[in-house]
Amino acid sequence: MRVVAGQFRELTQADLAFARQIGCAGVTVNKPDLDSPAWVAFLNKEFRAAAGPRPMTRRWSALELAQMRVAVEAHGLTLDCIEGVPANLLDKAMLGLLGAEEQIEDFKATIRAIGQAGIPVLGYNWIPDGVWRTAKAAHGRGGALVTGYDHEVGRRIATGNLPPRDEAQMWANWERFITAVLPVAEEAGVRLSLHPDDPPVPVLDGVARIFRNEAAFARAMSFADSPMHGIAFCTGTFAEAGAEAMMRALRRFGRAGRIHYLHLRSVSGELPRFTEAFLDEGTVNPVTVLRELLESGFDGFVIDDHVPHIVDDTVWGHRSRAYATGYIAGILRALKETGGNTHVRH
Ligand SMILES: [Mn+2]
Repeated sequence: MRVVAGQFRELTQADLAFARQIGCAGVTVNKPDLDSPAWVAFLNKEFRAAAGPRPMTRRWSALELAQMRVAVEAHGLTLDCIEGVPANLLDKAMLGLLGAEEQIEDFKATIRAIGQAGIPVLGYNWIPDGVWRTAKAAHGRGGALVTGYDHEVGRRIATGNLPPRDEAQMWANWERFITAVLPVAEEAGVRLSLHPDDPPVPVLDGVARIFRNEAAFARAMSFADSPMHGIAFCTGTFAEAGAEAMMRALRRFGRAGRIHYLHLRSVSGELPRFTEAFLDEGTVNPVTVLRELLESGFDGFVIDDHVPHIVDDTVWGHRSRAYATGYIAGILRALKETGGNTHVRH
């Protein structure tokens, strides 16, 4: 099991040095907009910069992805995963809108490019409107800023931004998508990893959220039953619906070898109301989680996720992520040095 630094929207040499300094083995990149000035600069795409703003790249090229990997490796790190494409490259496929087929073809091309570039994992989710919170800056421990969600507020959200979709429609759209892309992933040697819908409520803003519990993941893993299709297991999202249910799902899919990687974060409370929390508080017990994964023979990577915003931190959360990463690494070392036998015996 490897601890990596997670979810860079952009990369800089300083961020990569930071990841290495706090002891990470690798990094993941999250929904990169490869046409943003930061990526254009990082990947030395001078010709693009000179051409000025342009529509977002719909198909990533193997060349730019390989450049990304090599830049990461120059710091002694591995590029373990790209956690998804920007939502507007897959939204029509999720909602079954005109243009869905084109997005699926683009996604297939991107999978091939990721394989050619030597990047092993591509994350994805099936939430066209993304992660929802009803509070963006609630007060956590010591006044740290955390996000929160209250379904009494959330159930009334109706932005009108998206066409209403029920469960059956969202499943049908997903089945069409995964049926088309999984053979490409198998051929390209790229693992596709599905992240649960956050928050895991049945419907939000008129759109059904189908990947919200163990039963849904069991259906998805059996419909698309391949070692190249697995779970981006987010302890926080699962625990938003209950920490015991999260542990049951972790055990089931971990033992079945279907967990590709782990988002390790905690929450206080559970639906209909929760806030995010530090890893050493809340309902998720990271010792129990990591012990279970070690026992199941999990050989993927673990990253922190949505860390609380602490005093004088950056937007990415260098301080808070250093704390979370050190905490995870410390638990892993203790578990390994005691053969996992850290239970207190009387
Ligand atoms: Mn997550």
